[in-house]
Order: sequence, then structure tokens, then C-alpha cells
Amino acid sequence: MRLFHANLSRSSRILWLLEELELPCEIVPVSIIRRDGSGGRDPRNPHPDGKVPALTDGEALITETIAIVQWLCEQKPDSTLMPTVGHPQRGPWLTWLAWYAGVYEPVIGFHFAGVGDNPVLYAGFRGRAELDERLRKTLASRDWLVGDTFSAADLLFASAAIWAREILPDGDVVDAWLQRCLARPARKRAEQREAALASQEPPGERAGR
Ligand SMILES: N[C@@H](CCC(=O)N[C@@H](CS)C(=O)NCC(=O)O)C(=O)O
Repeated sequence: MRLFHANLSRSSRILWLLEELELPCEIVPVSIIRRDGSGGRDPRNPHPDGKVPALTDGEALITETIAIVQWLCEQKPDSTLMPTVGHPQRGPWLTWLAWYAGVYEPVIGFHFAGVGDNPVLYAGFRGRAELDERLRKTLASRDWLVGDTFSAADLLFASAAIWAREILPDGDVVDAWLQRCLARPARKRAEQREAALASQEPPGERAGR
């Protein structure tokens, strides 16, 4: 497998997942267009939009964080990162993943863009307050989002807070859960691996956009 990765981006959490699962994978540092306009599209990156993460496994190209998370977890079906097919926790696990990609990220984007109150968006997704309430309520009654152990669902949400803590709701229960997630040895290993990769990221050609 090869992971196309850019430093401190949505592919960082895939580095973390690879460490959790102890899966071998070649990491290919690529440039991406950064929010501040720096960087540029990398011709080596097979992602159709020039984004990261992108994963290749033999002939297969897998893009979109959730698809990559599921693909990698399926390589180690006995790990605790993903409940097995038919397990009672499988449904909640899939729900958190789908909710993250289909609702959480869009609503956070609307919120920071200042359009979260738009009635059409609110009807389709609900708003930041509802998101915060769901996470706070869940974490007030349990240590992890699914079952009684850390899973890829926790990794997904916790890794969003690495870029900006305000992406997640504030409050003690969320802080405590976040600390539990970030204290994992695999997270520390991923952090070190990413730091070592940072210098290998190509600068990106503006002309290549
Ligand atoms: N929905 C995609 C989003 C991927 C994404 O937007 N990645 C950012 C990095 S965090 C990127 O590659 N941006 C470069 C660009 O927009 O050209 C996923 O979750 O995989």
C-alpha cells in the first residue's frame, strides 16, 4: 500500500491509524494547495482532485477519509479499531463515521464560513449547537464513542482537534476524552513519523495548479 500524504493535513490521521493497526505502508509525501495559497497540486498524487489522503493498494485507488479508514481497518479485522460485521457495535461505529463525513465536517465548515444559520443548510444538516450537544452527551456517559474501547471513530474526531481544538465542543468531558485519545502510544509514534516526513514534502509548483 502507498499513502499519499501532506504534512499536517487530513492524511495525518491516516498515519495515526496505520500506527494503531501496525500496518506496513509506503508513505509518499506530496504537495497540496494550502489554504494560504502556498503549495500546489502534485503530479505524483493520483487523487482526482489533487487532495490528500489518497491510498493505493495494488490496482485499487481509495480516496475520501472514511473509505480509507474502513479499507485499512478491514486489513486487520481482529483489531479493536473496528467492530466486526454483525457485531452489535458495528452499526454505531458506521454511524459515527458517516456522521463525521456527511454532517460534522460540512456543518463545521458552514459554521466557520458564517453561513450555519442558513435555513436550507440548517434543514439539511442541523447546526453547530446540535453537533456539540450530541458529542458532549455521548462523552458524558462513556469513555469512548463506541463500546468500551478506543476505535477508529474516536481517532477520526480526535484528530480533527489536532488542527484546531475549537472544531470540537468545549467542556471537561470532551477535554478528558481528547487527552485519552492523544495519549495513545500510536499517536505519539505517528507524530514522530510525520515530523520526520515533513522535510521531504515537495514545495509544490504554482504553475502546476
Ligand atoms: N473529503 C476529503 C477532503 C480531503 C481534503 O480536503 N484534503 C485537504 C487537506 S486537509 C487537501 O488535500 N487540500 C488540497 C486542495 O484542496 O487542493 C476527505 O475527507 O478525504
